Amino acid sequence: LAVESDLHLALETGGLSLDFQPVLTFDGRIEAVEGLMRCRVHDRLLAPGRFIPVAEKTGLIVRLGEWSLLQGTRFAARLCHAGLPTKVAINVSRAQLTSPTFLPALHGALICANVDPALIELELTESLVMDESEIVQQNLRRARETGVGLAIDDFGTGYSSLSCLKDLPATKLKLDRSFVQVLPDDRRAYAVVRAMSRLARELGMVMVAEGVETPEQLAALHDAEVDAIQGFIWARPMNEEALLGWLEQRN
Ligand code: G
Ligand code: G
Ligand code: MN
Ligand code: NA
Repeated sequence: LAVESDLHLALETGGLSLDFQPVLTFDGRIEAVEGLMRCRVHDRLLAPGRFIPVAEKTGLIVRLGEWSLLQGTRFAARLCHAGLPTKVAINVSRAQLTSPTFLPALHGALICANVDPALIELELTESLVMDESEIVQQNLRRARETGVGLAIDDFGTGYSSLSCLKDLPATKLKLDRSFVQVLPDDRRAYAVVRAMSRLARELGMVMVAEGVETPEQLAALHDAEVDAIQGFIWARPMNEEALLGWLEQRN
């Protein structure tokens, strides 16, 4: 209840913000940045692990998610204007994807920011995209038709059927941190990662590994031919100004 009223307060008082974490290829190209929501009320920072589940339970996640989408597309436009065109990924939860406001909000955000849809990517969890219900599959297809990318987030943690994967309009796989954490010692995990990156390539998808923290993990993921890396080893989530500075410095 306290968290719920904090969320309402944050929505009304400008307490929400998005941080962005870079995803990089092994040759140093920026594959994308992922928007991660932050919530500040009464000068306290609420952890996403606390407020996202509450927002999902109360349905507030639809408004929060639409706010994220708008912020993310605006930031993508800002990066373009700064001469630093970069793909921006936004997390989308089940309630948001299945809401009647989802497609209008997506179209609205793209038009409002006047940004190339190819510069926007929606991240959806594996369990969500594998849901065969008509509304989920239709909204995924319609979203893809706007030209935005679709990434399967937390890949490997849910139930995924290969036949589903074959039919999905997804453009990216984001391998869950739990696979990365056990590298390089767990040879079976390594074999699975390598096979998945090959599968992703053959399906024309980009394969990203999440939560990379050590040089040993990085080396194993390079050997496994993963396309890109997200993790504290390269960069933490940063606010817009810090990320702009970070991108400029690399140019
Ligand atoms: O940033 P970490 O920074 O702790 O994020 C925690 C979790 O919150 C992640 O699983 C992430 O997917 C989720 N999350 C962060 N921002 C958003 C958002 O804008 N929308 C949704 N649905 N989930 C988000
Ligand atoms: O949407 P998703 O659940 O994938 O959100 C990514 C989460 O992973 C965010 O909470 C982000 O802060 C976190 N994260 C990003 N890089 C690392 C990392 O190297 N180590 C750990 N432990 N967490 C990370
Ligand atoms: Mn994500
Ligand atoms: Na993830």
